[in-house]
Amino acid sequence: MMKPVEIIKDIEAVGPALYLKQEDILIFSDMHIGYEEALVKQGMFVPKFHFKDLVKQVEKVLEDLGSKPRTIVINGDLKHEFGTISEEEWRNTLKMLDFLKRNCEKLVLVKGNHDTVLGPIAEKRDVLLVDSLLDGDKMIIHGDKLVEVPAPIKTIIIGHEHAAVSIHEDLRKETYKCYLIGNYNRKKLIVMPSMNPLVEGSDILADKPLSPFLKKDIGNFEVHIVEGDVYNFGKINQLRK
Ligand SMILES: [Mn+2]
Repeated sequence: MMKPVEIIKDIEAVGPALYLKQEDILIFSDMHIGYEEALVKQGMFVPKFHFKDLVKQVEKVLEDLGSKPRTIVINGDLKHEFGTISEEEWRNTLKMLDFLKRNCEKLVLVKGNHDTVLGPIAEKRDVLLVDSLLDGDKMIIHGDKLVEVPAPIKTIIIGHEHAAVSIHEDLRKETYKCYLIGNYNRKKLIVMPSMNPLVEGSDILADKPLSPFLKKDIGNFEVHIVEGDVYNFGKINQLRK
């Protein structure tokens, strides 16, 4: 069992999920249900573990948190496919929603750029689907496009980026999912890793950031690696050397 790690005051990383203590909100980002099927359609061979692994990881987060959160938020890209929903994707998405609903009082879906047809699914399970969630001084938003951030908001939490970082160990290079913590317009910005078990994400040291929230120099952002537990690896600038 892993213990939640406080990465900012009153905000804990529970592996790849983020827990807001005061608000009692647990956040998952970028599950990309149906990712595997999309790869198969492109002619790639991938073993069919995606959904099973995803469920296992979500279960582990809930276990590690140790108590049932009041609210669970999926911060965008619950499912992968643009456009039509395949039967399996539909089934797995409903399964995930049912499972999460059993583990909280309130489930909220924040729209991601892949979630263009999520409406009917959310409706079917009576789940709230929103562009962003504001609670106290926190704003939870997917992060694929910029929005005006209301003045009382002090902390913005985004996904979308699938943040990861490559670390050189001797001659090997390993990529790890990570959190990024920095600032956006004098507000705190937390970038969450993706829950997608098949890919680590895009390497913050090699790739250009995707989210418009990360347009400025992010050298001062702090990197917290998720590898079972969560570890502070210092600033991006230091890792670039
Ligand atoms: Mn996205």
